[in-house]
Amino acid sequence: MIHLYHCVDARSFRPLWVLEEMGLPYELTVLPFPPRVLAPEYKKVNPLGTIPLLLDGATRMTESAAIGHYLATRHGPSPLAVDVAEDDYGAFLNWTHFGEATLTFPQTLVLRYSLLEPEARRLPQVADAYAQWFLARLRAIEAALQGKEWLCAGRFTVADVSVGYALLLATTLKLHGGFGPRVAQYWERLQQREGYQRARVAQRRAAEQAGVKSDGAF
Ligand SMILES: N[C@@H](CCC(=O)N[C@@H](CS)C(=O)NCC(=O)O)C(=O)O
Repeated sequence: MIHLYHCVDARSFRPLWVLEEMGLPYELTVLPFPPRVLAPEYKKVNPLGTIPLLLDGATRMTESAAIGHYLATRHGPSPLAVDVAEDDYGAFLNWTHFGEATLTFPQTLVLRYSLLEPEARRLPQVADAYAQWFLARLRAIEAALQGKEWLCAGRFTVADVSVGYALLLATTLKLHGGFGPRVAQYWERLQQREGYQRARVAQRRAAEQAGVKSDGAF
C-alpha cells in the first residue's frame, strides 16, 4: 500500500492530488507543521523532517514533483504523464520542475520571513523581494496558456499539478492578487477538477482524524 506523509496545504498536496486524480488506494498520515518541531518522532521515518514522504514498497521519495511523475508512470499508464515519444515530453519535464524549483522555492522565503520566523527575526524586505520574484516568474505561465487550457500535451498532466500547487501556496500567502488574467482563470479551472476537490476532502478528513488544524498549516 502506498503511504503518504502530509501536512495541510504543504507541498505534499502535490502527490495527494495525483493519488486522487488517478484513483489509487493509499494511506494518508497528516502531521502538524512543521513536523520537525511538532511531531519529532517523524524524524525516525524521515531524518530530514520534511514532507512529503512517500513509501511504496522499497521506494522512498521526498520530492513532491518527482513523486507525481513517479505515480503517473509506475502506477500508470496514465494521461497525467507525458511519454518520451510525445512531442511535449520536454515541455512536460520543464513545467513539472518549474513548479517546484522556480515557483515554489521563492515562496518559501516569503513564508519563512513573513510568517514562520518569530516576529523579531522577520525580514519584510526579503519577503517582498521574493514575492515580486515569484510574480515575475508567473509571466512564463501567463504566456504558455495563450490559447491553451493546460500547460502541455493538450491535456491535464502532473505538470499542471506541480504548477497548480504553487498557485495554491500563492493563495495561502495572499499573493494571488498579482496573478495575470490567464493564470487567474487557470487557477479557477484547476480548482474545479474532481481530483483536486477529492484531495481537499481527503486532506480535511485525515487532518481532523489526526487532531491537526485543517484550515491551513501556516
Ligand atoms: N523540494 C521538496 C521540498 C520539501 C520541503 O521542504 N517541504 C516543506 C513543506 S512544504 C517542509 O517539510 N518544511 C518543514 C521543514 O523544513 O522543517 C519538495 O518539493 O517536496
